[in-house]
Amino acid sequence: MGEFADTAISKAIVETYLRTIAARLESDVLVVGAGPSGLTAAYFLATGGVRVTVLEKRLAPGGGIWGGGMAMNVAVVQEEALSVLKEIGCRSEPAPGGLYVVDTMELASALCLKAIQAGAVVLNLMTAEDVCLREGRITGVVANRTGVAGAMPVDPLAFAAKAVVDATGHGAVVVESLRKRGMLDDSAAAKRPGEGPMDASAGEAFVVENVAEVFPGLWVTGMSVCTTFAGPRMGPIFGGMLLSGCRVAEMVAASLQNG
Ligand code: 48F
Repeated sequence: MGEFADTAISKAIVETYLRTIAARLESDVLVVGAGPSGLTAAYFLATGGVRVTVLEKRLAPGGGIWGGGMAMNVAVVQEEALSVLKEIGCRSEPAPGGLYVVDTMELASALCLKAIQAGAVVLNLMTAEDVCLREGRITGVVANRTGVAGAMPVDPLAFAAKAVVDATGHGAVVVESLRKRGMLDDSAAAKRPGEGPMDASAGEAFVVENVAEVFPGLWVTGMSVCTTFAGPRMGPIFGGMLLSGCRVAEMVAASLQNG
């Protein structure tokens, strides 16, 4: 193996990252949260030629996928979502009750790989702290390094986009940043209803049917839909999250096309 300077490693990282982040301060779409719904949305948007950047608070993308149910790394999906699994190259097996099972490691990895290879950029350890607003429309988010966000007096950086997707799961943190200021006029979203008791079947349909633009320029997908509009909680079944990400991608892409 050839010799290289230790600082050459650091320089390669610093220069590459700074180039990437500088280029991604402006995107068509910012997806906040790299769970199943956010990564699926990013994949389908990027596949359609949309410039999409994903901000993820944690070190590893994948959100709630990895742990399966009770830390058994198996996730359940419904037949309706098999087309998404096929598209991303994730294998599944039939299970009793008309359901299918997947290895959570394979699902999380496939979603990440496919979204990134389609052109989405995922920036990890980035906590979205607030939204940017101009003339009554969301124009981006401000984000800080996780660990610094909320803990130290360090100002965030601004990321601009034509549309922002709240895919932050149970917290619906982007929607919450508007709700707590009384800026949502839709009665359900404005009240912070939170999630209802478990009904997986109803919940899975709910997160797909209720994908919406909750404020000009701000969309919700995945579990954030339930938190925003009081849908049921649902546990380790993921077909609805994949289809919700798919639906928000279609709706956001159509809205970008219509100007
Ligand atoms: O929680 P998460 O997986 O949301 P989802 O895509 O899927 C929900 C399921 O995992 C599961 C379920 C299935 O029935 O109920 O809960 O709706 O992924 C949300 C991602 O957003 C990140 C978080 O770390 C996770 O990876 N996130 C949360 N807050 C922020 C954030 C933030 N402020 N900034 C950036 N990322």
